[in-house]
Amino acid sequence: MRFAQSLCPLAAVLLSLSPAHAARSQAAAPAKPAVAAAAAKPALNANRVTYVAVSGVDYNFTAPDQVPAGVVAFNLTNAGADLHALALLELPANHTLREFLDMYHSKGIIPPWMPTLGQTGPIAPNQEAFLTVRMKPGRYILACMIPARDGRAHTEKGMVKMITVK
Ligand SMILES: [Cu+2]
Repeated sequence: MRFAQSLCPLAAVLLSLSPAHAARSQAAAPAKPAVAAAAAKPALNANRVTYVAVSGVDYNFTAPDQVPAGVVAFNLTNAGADLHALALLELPANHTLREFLDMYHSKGIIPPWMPTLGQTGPIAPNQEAFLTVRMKPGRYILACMIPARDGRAHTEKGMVKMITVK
């Protein structure tokens, strides 16, 4: 039984190597790009990865204000002298950035109404990290949750940025 099953992939390989199959593939090839362009556009967008460069310095983020919905790869580079990290938090429509900052700075916690999409580890100066997530339209916060040497969070020093996903 096992042997019979393992023959099937072999048969497929042999079939694909046959001259008849090669001729069919070649004949069909010219029509392929046009069909792909017409039919695959929504699927292509859904699976396209958008690269977003994020630069972290002491104590600020440089990043685009707007990012397209879909799979987004944030590439954090640490251009500062302190350790930095990138946390990605969703900001629900009925809440504000101020509310997040007030709760985080007074209680040291992320508000329970604020989902965390992901976070990089702390990275050293001149190093980089990637955070890849699927994002739906809405407002999001880039935040560095690392405490500085004086005990204050990097967010408190300005290392926080709101972005819009459309
Ligand atoms: Cu930081």
